[in-house]
Amino acid sequence: MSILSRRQLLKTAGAGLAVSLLPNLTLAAQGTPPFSLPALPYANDALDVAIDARTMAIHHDRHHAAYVAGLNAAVMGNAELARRPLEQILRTINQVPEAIRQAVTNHGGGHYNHSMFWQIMAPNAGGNPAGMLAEAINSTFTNFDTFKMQFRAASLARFGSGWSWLVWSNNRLSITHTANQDCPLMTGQFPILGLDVWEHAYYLRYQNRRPDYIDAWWRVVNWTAVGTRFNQARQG
Ligand code: MN3
Repeated sequence: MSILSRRQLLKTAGAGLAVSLLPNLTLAAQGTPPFSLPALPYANDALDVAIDARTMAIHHDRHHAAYVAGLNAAVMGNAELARRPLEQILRTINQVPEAIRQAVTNHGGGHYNHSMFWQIMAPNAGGNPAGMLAEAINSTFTNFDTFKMQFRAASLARFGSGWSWLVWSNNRLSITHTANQDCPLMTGQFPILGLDVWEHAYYLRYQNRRPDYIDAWWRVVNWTAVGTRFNQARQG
């Protein structure tokens, strides 16, 4: 955008509004909204043993895309926020201006949670965790089967829309669940593994049968990626 047209825009927008529009005009001039939808790391039908292709397409291309658009809209006009990494924004969510805090919670949480979700799944995955993560799961939950049972219970305990999680905080693993798109980062916990239990994540194939979705989901969990997140958590 040329300086002239920018000046004209600012003049049209009015003095008070111009100040808050400035950072956004800069971003718009660069043609890049701060947050963007990551591509799925596999084909829509790659996880079909657990999640059908149509659900993947709608979930990623429409639901996740809407969170990205909503987050970009929410931080519009707040250059300081727009510059910050999403993880940092969520960790300090109470410092986000109150007027946009709920929007950033919903859409920022949605963007972060889904970006993680695609990464911690893979085709030809499933099986058991390995290495330090396996040791930590065994020492915390007795064994892998007991961990899965407790994670399943948390996934069913979440009434309505939300997520179940394996998190790291205070140097230990624990299982929790959150409502809507709330992210464990907002309460000082690092999400190692998360399962989307919104109906949009499973309804086409499973309808009301959330338990069946949870049980099938273990077949696509990418324990290598989960192990990487575990290492990040312990270092952070
Ligand atoms: Mn979802």
